[in-house]
Amino acid sequence: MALRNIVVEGDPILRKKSRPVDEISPRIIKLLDDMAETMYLDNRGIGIAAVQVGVLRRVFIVDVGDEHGKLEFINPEITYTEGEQTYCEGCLSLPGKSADVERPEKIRIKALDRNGNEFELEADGLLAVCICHEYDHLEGILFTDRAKGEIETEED
Ligand code: GNR
Ligand code: NI
Repeated sequence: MALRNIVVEGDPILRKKSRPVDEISPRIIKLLDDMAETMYLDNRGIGIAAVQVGVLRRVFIVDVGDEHGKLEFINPEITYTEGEQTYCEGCLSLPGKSADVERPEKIRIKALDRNGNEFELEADGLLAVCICHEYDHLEGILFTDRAKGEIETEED
């Protein structure tokens, strides 16, 4: 495994649409492992999309610290949404920024796992927030695009 550099705001790649994975090759497996290492050890995020390490493929990982642990999504599709919730979001690619964003309260998502098996998952609360945030990255959308109030900037 290896750490990868996080792409930050200003790099136009974050605005591009990611392409589906056509084959779950060893490169994709390594990508997933490197993304996890980068998310956990270096940056301590609760999710990461491939575009954030510079790879325009429809892949993301989330781990919100609940009973699901680490979840990997390849070629995900959100199949259902219900309700709404507002959460103060941040992003590894927009360091120091945060804003309230409205998201569905509950979602269903189907995707492939790293073995190429399709699975479907129902999520609510923070897990739903995080999945929607990562899904947006696949479309080139950042949480600041959906901010409800002020975008806060933390000085350091
Ligand atoms: O680490 C992250 N925290 C977070 C907090 C609230 C809502 C969404 C997130 S995802 C973010 C990691 C990230 O940028 N993933 O793309
Ligand atoms: Ni993000």
